[in-house]
Formats: sequence, structure tokens, C-alpha cells
Amino acid sequence: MSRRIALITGITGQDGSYLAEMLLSKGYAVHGLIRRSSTFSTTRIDHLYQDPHEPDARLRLHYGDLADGSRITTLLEQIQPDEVYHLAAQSHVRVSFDEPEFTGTTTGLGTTRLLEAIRMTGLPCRFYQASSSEMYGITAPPQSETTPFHPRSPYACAKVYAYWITRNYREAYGIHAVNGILFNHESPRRGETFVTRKIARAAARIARGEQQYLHLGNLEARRDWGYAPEYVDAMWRMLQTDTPDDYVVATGTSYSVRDFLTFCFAHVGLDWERHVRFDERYLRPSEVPDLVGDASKAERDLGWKPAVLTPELARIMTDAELAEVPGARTPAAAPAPQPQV
Ligand code: NAP
Ligand code: F7E
Repeated sequence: MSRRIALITGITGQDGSYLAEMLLSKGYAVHGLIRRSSTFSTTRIDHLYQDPHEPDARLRLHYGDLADGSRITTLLEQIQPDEVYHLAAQSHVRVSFDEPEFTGTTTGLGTTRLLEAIRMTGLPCRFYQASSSEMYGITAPPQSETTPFHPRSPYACAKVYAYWITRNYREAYGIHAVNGILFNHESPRRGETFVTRKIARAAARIARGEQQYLHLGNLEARRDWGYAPEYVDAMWRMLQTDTPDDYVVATGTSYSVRDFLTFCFAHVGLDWERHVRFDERYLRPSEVPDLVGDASKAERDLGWKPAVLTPELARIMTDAELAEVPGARTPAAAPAPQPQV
């Protein structure tokens, strides 16, 4: 059987890096879309580097941006992927209130640009859309595939648009397109301004005496926090089914930000209440109070079930921060992976 080819947008992000690892381990040729920037943004995939001059290199990167539809079309023609995992987005909810238009162009319309490129090229590839539990907003938990959406941020509104355009291209053009409605998933590779990483990092730094206080916003919000490497496996499973469909991926449990603080700080032997200070800058104009996913459809149809729940996740993330040598960003073992230009 010929080698399968995957294209990942957002390969430099948390999920993209785990997905690239997993697909390479399954024997795929993996192509990644990355943005050109004046400094390298490839830290999360440096360990996957393969010299692109080697004819058998299975990881290749290409410059491109979600705002650039013609580039996406030519890339698809060139790569001829079997599977497209569309993970790239402006993914920060708080930032989306500051940059609503940009969030709409990338997180929302970016999906249309990819789907339209697939339609125009006529490629028979399968398409994964990174949909989000944020789409449920203030709808009461537990949330499943049939729960109505009530988005509460420009990010969530953009994701609702992207969800429906994915379904529309499936219904209108028969494209094998699926929505993975993923609840929060975290890891040591999580961006540093998301609350779990911020807390795990601060707990380790305070324990080492490098920091005294952590400033946070709403501690009452409840989230269904799972472990990112397990969630990319669910993405892959969704694209292996014969009939495209939409799936919730979640642990089915929920904890508050306050609970997450307790898990991380207790792990390093500290009382978080002595170190956390409130800062209203981290509040959102409209908040999402409580998310708990019902992933029974994914378990039934895809055989997917999470193993790591939030308390263990907090320990994994805090241990990873404790293992970081202060001040020393680990130099890449190999040259940073770069697209061929
Ligand atoms: P992330 O770490 O923020 O990664 C986002 C990726 O998108 C990065 O590779 C980023 O590139 C890229 N990107 C952003 N704007 C772009 C643009 N204009 N053109 C090309 N690439 C662009 O996000 P993540 O946590 O891995 O999440 C992956 C996807 O799942 C996102 O769509 C997110 O909204 C969605 N999602 C995440 C969760 C979660 O809990 N993690 C839950 C549900 C859905 P740079 O590295 O250059 O910034
Ligand atoms: O906030 C509260 C904040 O930014 C979680 C993205 O991956 O998951 C993520 O979105 C909660 C919120 O994640 C701080 O108000 C308190 O209630 O870590 P977060 P998020 O907004 O849930 C969904 C599923 C996605 O799709 C998104 O792409 O924590 N919170 N104090 C804080 N949050 C942050 N970031 N910083 C604080 O200081």
C-alpha cells in the first residue's frame, strides 16, 4: 500500500506537534503549514526535524497563512494529501475580544479557504475541522453533539461559523469532512497564557523561589480538561471512518480553576491561597461558566476513551515545569526545521 499523506495546518501548535508525532509513527508522510516569522516558531516540533534534502524525509514544512487562499490551493495541488487536519487558528478566547476581526478572518474564514481549495482542486481527501466546546458557551452541561450552541466570544462565534461551513461542504459537495468538538485539552506543550499552563508553571516557579505571586481572573469557571496526546488520537480515528460525522471528545468530568490551582500547588507542597492575586485584566466580557462533555458517541463509534483525568493532568504538567532548568531554553538537538524556500 502506498504511503499515506497528511497535511496539518497549525503543526507548530500544541495539538499539531502531537498529531505530527503520531502520524509519523504510523508511517505517514506529514506536511505542515507554517507562518513565516522573523524568529523560529518551531520549538514544539524541533525534535521531529528531518533534513528536507533527504529524499526519504517524511516531515516537510511549507510557508503559508490562513489568510492566503490561493497559497492554500496551490499547496494542496502540490502535496495531494489523503487527509487534511485543519488545526490552525487564533485560538485564545481572551485575545479574540481584543482582535475580533482577525479572529474571524483566521479562525472562521480560514476553514472556508481550505474547504474551497479542496472543492476547487477536486482532491478526494478527508478533512478534519478543529471545532471547540467553546461553541456551547452558556448552554447547560453536559454537552453532546445534539446540544445547541450559544457562543460567548468572537473566538466561539468564529468556530460556530467554521463548524457549519464544514457541515455545509459535506452536505453540498459530498466532501468527507468532520467536526471534532474537542473540550479543553492540555499538556506541557500548552501555550503559556492558557490557565492550566500558567498555573502549573507558576507553582513550579514559586516552589523554586523564582516568583512570589500568580495573577489570575475568574477562579469559578469549570472546564472538562483532558490530556492533549489522547485527543489527537481521536482526530485521527474520526478520519478513518467510512461515513463522515461530528464527534464530541471529552473526559466527562469538570473541575474549577480553583480545583486546578489546588492540584498543582498541593503537588509542590504549597497553599495556593497565599500566592494567588486577582487581576481583572484576565476577566472576559462574557464568560463560559461550565463545560462538561458527553463523549459516548466517540466511545461507541470510534472506540475512543480518555485515560488521563484532570488531577493526573495537573501532576503531569507541574512535573514537566519542575523538570525545566530555570532560564535555560533547551537548545534544539538538531537545526530548527524550516520549509524549503
Ligand atoms: P495553538 O497551540 O494555539 O496552535 C495554533 C496553531 O495555529 C499554531 O501552529 C499557529 O502558528 C497556527 N496559526 C495561527 N494563526 C495562523 C495563521 N493565520 N496562518 C497559519 N497558521 C496559523 O492551538 P492548539 O491548542 O494546538 O489547538 C489546535 C486547534 O484546536 C485550534 O484550532 C484550536 O482553536 C482548537 N481547539 C483547541 C482546544 C484546546 O483545548 N487546545 C479545544 C478545542 C479546539 P504559530 O505557531 O505561528 O502561532
Ligand atoms: O481559560 C479562566 C478563564 O484561556 C480557561 C482554548 O484552547 O479551550 C481553551 O479556551 C478558564 C476561563 O481556556 C485566567 O476565564 C482565570 O474561564 O485556559 P483558558 P479557554 O478559554 O477555556 C477551548 C476549548 C478552546 O477551544 C480554546 O481554543 O480559565 N481564567 N484566570 C483564566 N484564563 C486565562 N487564560 N488566564 C488567566 O489568568
